[in-house]
Amino acid sequence: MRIVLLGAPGSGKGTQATLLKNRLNVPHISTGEILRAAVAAGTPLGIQAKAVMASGALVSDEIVLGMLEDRFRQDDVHGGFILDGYPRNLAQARALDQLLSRMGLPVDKALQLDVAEQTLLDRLAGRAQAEGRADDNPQSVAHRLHIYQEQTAPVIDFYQHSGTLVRVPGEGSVDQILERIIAALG
Ligand code: B4P
Repeated sequence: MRIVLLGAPGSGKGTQATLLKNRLNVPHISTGEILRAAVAAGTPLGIQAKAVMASGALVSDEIVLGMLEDRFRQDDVHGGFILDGYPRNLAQARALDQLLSRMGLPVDKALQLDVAEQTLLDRLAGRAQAEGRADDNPQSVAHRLHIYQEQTAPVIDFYQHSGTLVRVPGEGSVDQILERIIAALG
């Protein structure tokens, strides 16, 4: 099954994708994780992305698409995948649609995790304390949520129109949400 995971920052995309990949036995592709690994390794891409990510802004569409194309060239995606963190705007949604059509790997389900804003703020504040991620400070979180509303939320309509959208309430325990997702995927 080829799944795109959608949701605001802190909605649990990364958390659920990590569990779901074991259930479905498909790779988890997180653009955030690929970018953080590039930053940690100090690659040219990482050096470019570091300050942008820390501020809470989006890395340029070309960089992220190039990165994703490289990942989709690997053989393990042919049995399915969970894509987490992409697309984040309509240009990315269209680019992904074209890329996957070209590869004969169209998206089966776009899964939107719905979470109230206060819950998002509480979770990200918790992670800031636990992990100290550079973009979990209050200023960057506010910027990420603003970008989400302005640029990423319209992507939900894109998948609604393509008939692949499934919405799941993303509040409750991690296990409860996982079971809801499995049920929604059928
Ligand atoms: P991401 O890594 O995608 O970060 P995120 O949106 O914050 O979600 P994440 O998956 O990490 O967190 P989760 O909700 O699971 O992106 C980071 C940055 O990378 C972006 O701001 C951007 O700069 C760049 N980037 C990534 N993709 C890009 C793209 N396509 N284009 C351009 N730029 C891009 O979890 C959050 C917290 O909630 C965790 O602490 C978790 O433990 C907790 N949590 C989860 N579920 C819970 C539950 N049920 N109950 C309680 N806590 C829960």
